[in-house]
Amino acid sequence: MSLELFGHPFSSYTWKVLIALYANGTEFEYRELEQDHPENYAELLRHWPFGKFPLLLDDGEPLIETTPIIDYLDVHYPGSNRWIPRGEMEQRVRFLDRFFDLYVMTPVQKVVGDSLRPDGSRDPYGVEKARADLQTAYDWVEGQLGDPWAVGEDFTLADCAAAPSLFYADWVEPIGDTRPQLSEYRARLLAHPAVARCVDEARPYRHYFPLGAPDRD
Ligand SMILES: N[C@@H](CCC(=O)N[C@@H](CS)C(=O)NCC(=O)O)C(=O)O
Repeated sequence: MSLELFGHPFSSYTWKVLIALYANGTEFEYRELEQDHPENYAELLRHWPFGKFPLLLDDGEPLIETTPIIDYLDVHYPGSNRWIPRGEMEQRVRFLDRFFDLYVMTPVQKVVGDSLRPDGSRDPYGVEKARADLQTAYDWVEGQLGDPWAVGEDFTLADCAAAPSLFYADWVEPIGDTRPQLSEYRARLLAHPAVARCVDEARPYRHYFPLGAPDRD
């Protein structure tokens, strides 16, 4: 079996899968979606015409969407971290994975995406709502988090989703000092070796961040 990952080092959802691959030491070929490799994007589009990434190929068979990709890795490429614990924790892990994708990363993408739109086609109402949703998400998740990881001792799918979403969310709408548990959880995530590797590999691309990357992290 051989794995190929189509993604980009600055892409939050690429990180989500990279964290799972790096943390378990799973070997794969990285097919970076950069201008000097147009064939990678062309191949991504052949498998998934929406052009969304990452996408994983296993012996040429496409796996699409980060949560099913990590589900697949858990079953077919198991390692020391189990991404989806079975039993009563499974529902909590899956719920928090959905929370970080839908209630944190989605509003982040709205704010960032809007800043890339041409003048005259921006959506200030939608951006204001997305920022308000982030504040609600921060308030809600404070007090919901385990220690050290989202559900407690085990580093799971929920943490793979949380790391990139909280990394970029704090750039877009600072978490501030009124949610100490969330801030400390974000700091623990960034110190995890697999996450730190993603952060470092993305450093050369920080100038891509359209709102201006802060001078930290
Ligand atoms: N729900 C998707 C989200 C993937 C996603 O939004 N990826 C971004 C990169 S971080 C992307 O493809 N952006 C380019 C585009 O939307 O055309 C998943 O979990 O895989």
